[in-house]
Amino acid sequence: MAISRIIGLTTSNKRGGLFASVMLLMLGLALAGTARAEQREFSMTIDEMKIRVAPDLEYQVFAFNGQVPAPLIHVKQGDDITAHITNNTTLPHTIHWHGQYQRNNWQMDGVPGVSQKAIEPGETFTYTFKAEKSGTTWYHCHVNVSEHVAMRGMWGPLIVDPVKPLPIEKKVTKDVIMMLSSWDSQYAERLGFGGSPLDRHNYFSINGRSFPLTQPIHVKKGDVLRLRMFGAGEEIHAIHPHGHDMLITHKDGNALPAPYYADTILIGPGERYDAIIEMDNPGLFMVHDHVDTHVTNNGKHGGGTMTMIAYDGIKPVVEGDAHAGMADDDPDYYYSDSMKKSYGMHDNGHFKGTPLQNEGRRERKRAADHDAHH
Ligand SMILES: [Cu+2]
Repeated sequence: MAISRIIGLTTSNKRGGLFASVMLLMLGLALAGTARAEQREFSMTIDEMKIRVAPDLEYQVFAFNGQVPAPLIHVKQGDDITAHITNNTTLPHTIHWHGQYQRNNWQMDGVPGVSQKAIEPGETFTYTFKAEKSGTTWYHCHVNVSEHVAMRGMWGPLIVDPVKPLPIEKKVTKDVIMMLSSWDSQYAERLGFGGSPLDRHNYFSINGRSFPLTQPIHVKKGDVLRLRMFGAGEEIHAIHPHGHDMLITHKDGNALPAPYYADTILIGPGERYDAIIEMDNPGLFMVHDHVDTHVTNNGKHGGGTMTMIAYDGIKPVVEGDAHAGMADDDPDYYYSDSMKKSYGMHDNGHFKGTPLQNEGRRERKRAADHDAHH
């Protein structure tokens, strides 16, 4: 509108006509620039690690680039992705790029036995696909999902910036990624086992850590937060930030035709919701799972899926409270810093585990060989 008005004003003389032509040419180049797809190429390993989920729980995981959650992959809509995945573990895996359509490319959908043979121990497999769907998508293993996805941490965010963002998205000052999942401690040291409906998940986490190992979400008044919530694991979660309403703008990457306000949002396995929240109420405010038993660690209240929004300059009123003492040593815990970096894949050292040496390796191999003969 504004540009046509400028052109209208400037075509009143000959020189103006030339100016308008140049303007149109520049506009055309600018539009072509935004639509140009880039090639993005990554290499990733899958490693056997252990991570500290809670103060009293270390857990064996299959970890993309050695970390849980997996590295952020941040690209632009339309980009062409090439991902080389090397399996350094004792069991087969794949990657399903959850949300991506794989149009005319279904062999890259990452389902063992349907679209490919699983990536065996020691093998490298290369995925190539177009990031067609924008928004909050993700990637996860598709082998033995009831174990590998439900409680071995095989998931990470694939954030695809839209070519045409909504006006409200342009106001966002801070991106916060929360991948919600749970753990059954009886399988903590039994990598390669577990994953039945009889499992009893007794630890619940945000980005793979249970309170008090979660970290505060630091904000300042005037910030506009975009909270991207993922049902990465097995349980449902009802996320409730105190003191603020959330404007739910996207579901599973798709912009909602009628965004709506909520102060609690139910997130099932596989689902993603984007919430835009105005930081207009300075204080310290809980953010927690309202499935009340999910704020426990092994049955003890005061753990699990819990963190807080902490405005700059606000001090806790209760000395020695667990919330005041919660971990606070990773400014990238919610991927906020990584989301500000240039497009690509971004590791996070804080999420890295320690490598397993040989724990259980022979048992897993024996079980896998046994399976292969049936
Ligand atoms: Cu797997």
